[in-house]
Amino acid sequence: LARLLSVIEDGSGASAAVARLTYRTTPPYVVGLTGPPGAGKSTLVDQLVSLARQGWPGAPDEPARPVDAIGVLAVDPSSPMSGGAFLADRVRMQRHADDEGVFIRSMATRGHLGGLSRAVPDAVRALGAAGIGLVVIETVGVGQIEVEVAAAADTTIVVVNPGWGDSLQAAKAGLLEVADIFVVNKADRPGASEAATDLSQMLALNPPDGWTPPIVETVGVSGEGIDTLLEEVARHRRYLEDTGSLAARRADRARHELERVVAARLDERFFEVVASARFAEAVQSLAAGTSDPYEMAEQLIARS
Ligand SMILES: Nc1nc2c(ncn2[C@@H]2O[C@H](COP(=O)(O)OP(=O)(O)O)[C@@H](O)[C@H]2O)c(=O)[nH]1
Ligand SMILES: [Mg+2]
Repeated sequence: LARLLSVIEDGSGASAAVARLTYRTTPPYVVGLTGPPGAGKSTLVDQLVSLARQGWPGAPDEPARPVDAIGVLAVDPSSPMSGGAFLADRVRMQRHADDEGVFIRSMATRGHLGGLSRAVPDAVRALGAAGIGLVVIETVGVGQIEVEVAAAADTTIVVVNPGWGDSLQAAKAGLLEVADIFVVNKADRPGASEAATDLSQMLALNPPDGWTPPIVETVGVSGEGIDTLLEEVARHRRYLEDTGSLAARRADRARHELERVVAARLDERFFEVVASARFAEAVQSLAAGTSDPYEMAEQLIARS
């Protein structure tokens, strides 16, 4: 699985490798955590994983559903400078190192544009094929990336800290858009309830239809509030399942994924065509005025 994820991360030969994958079970449930650096995402993931290993909370009158294995993907969009951050993530999640039911992996984009959005669905597919039922994706919330990673998740958790009320309105709006659950982490520090109030006021101004994101206060370092957070994730999952939104979201995601793959393939095809000898010949005859571009384009696309 580690080697397969390297191939996926690298981009080389990924499509061939992924083509051989099939889900052994249903697709994994994907929880995304995003937020600014240092907000406590890794600390929370570590706590969440420990708790989720004991079972996936059921409805109030339902027993906990077992969780066989959990995969963690720490995705860093700013790869060249992320060595230190990854090391910190590793240390924070160290206590799962001996747990065979937890697979932790850091992924970087190696700088190619769109690499992340391509690699993440493939990585989730690989984890699912390995029998992992729950995947947690941690990513730094920086603009477009968080939206892309949120698009790969069934439940997106946005992590903020006390003092968040001071951040830029535009940045706030972006996070508001992707959040299914808000976490005010570092609730041991002053300003946590103000941050929560600020969030609920923003939500009241832009009331979402259907699901209203709950706001959970946590202390990552002590584990306070983690049980509530996991229950809210489970509640959101039940909401998505009961309303049919999970299937709809996944269909939506599948469409976008396939569109991207088709677009990439067409792009490659374009370069194949324009690099071909037949294209060079067609250019000559067009320059000489002996043919029309439309007819030639059709022929080139059809069989070069
Ligand atoms: N005081 C306090 N510190 C925390 C809390 N949660 C995490 N931290 C600390 O915040 C720092 C950054 O945490 P980390 O999980 O690496 O943040 P990430 O960059 O979002 O993954 C670490 O030193 C953590 O120990 C919390 O609830 N309260
Ligand atoms: Mg981290």
